[in-house]
Amino acid sequence: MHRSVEGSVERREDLTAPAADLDTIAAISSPAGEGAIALIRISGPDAPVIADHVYRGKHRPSDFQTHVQHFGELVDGERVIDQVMLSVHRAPHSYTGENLVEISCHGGILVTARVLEVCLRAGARAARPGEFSERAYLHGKMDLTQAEAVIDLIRAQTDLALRAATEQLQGRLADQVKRIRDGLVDLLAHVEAAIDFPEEDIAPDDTERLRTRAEEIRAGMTALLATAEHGRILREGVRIVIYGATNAGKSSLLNRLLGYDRAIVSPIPGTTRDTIEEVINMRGIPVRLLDTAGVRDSSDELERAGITRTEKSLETADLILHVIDASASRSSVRRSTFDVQRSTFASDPAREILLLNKSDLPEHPDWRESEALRISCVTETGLDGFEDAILERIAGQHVQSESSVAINARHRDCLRRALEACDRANATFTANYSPEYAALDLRAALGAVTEIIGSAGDDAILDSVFAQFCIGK
Ligand SMILES: Nc1nc2c(ncn2[C@@H]2O[C@H](COP(=O)(O)OP(=O)(O)O)[C@@H](O)[C@H]2O)c(=O)[nH]1
Ligand SMILES: [Mg+2]
Repeated sequence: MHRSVEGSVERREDLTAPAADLDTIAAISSPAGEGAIALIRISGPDAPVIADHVYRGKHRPSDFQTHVQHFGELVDGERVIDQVMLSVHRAPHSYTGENLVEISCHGGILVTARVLEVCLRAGARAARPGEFSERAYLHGKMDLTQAEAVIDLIRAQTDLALRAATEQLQGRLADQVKRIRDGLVDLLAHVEAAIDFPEEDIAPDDTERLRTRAEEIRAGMTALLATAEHGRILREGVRIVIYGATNAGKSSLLNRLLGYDRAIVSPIPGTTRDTIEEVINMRGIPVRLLDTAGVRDSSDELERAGITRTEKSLETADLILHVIDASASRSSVRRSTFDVQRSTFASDPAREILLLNKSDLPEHPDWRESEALRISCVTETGLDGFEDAILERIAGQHVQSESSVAINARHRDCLRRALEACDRANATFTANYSPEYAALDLRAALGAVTEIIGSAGDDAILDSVFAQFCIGK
């Protein structure tokens, strides 16, 4: 490989040497609250020695065989705090890549806090959010996309989201990113060769080859970028707002979709005054359902505040379920919902499904021509086909039913920058400008792509990624 490229390109593989100056940290890694068992983790060079101080049993933790659990007492001086299981995972074969001690104690809130306290007094420092995973990253145990997959995995609300997170944790996204990165390194090497040896002018057919390569790299980036919306949906869910006039049956619909009575349903108009949000699993896709306050002219201050919220929620909706009482006349609906809706957001039929509710009652003649879906929240007629209609609307655009790579917002941002830089480089090839220009842009693209998996010295990026974790992870 070319000298100038090799010297400047940071490779993850270079980072596997342990960072020497890290201290020893401890935290409660199980959720707060009562449980059968809680887990306290200590990570860092002194972890086994700290365990020696707080544990009493047949052997000293420093002498434990790695990865084997031992039963013993957790002590504060002479006082026994709890009976525990303790294991030592020696560096580098642990989650963090450091010496790691895991203590399973009884899952009481107080006892868990005391165990941690004793560990801290024995010399550990309280871990920051995500610090265990950050250390795993710093010791080359995982790249940034894998660390992010750990959060995705914990937060996954559907099987599809879970599988995508698992695959990302296994490195599927990282592999694709590395392929793009390697392509860029290779291309850059060729371009820089032309800079170093200008007497060997780049022949026209070379230019064509460079362009083809840049085009291939570009295609890889575009393919990954195309998964961004799928990724957003898997991580955040599709936002579906149930909207309409008072008494149309919005809360009834929410309850039907949830399968239990979440919202109060009543014939009194204006019952729902706040937005109610619940997540359901619609064939693997997490769906955030928002029931809203019905829209009408109201002099009630609280109800008006609710209606303002309704209008706000429409702005961020992926899909709007516009519920109409089909037993009432069209004019009664038009006066309220249609008008407000038009003024709130530019009407977008692709974002809205019109639902004629109360189909168990005689339909008002005004709706005879309408092709909208007929449903009844009382008899549940039409609700089966209705889920299909929703999925078609959202899935038709972005959702792949097969789990696959799905990038997050940070990856998308990096890739967009990389793509722009790549396009600039390509324009330079086309115009036959001096290769220095192309090299500059390719370096920028390389930097942006490398950011996705992480490289040394990206402190700001690390902080923003690991700040999303909870303490103990
Ligand atoms: N007959 C009939 N009544 C319904 C249906 N859906 C809702 N209702 C009734 O309409 C009234 C208002 O329902 P609700 O869900 O509170 O409407 P919201 O104000 O839009 O949330 C209640 O008395 C419901 O029982 C339906 O499909 N058929
Ligand atoms: Mg309601």
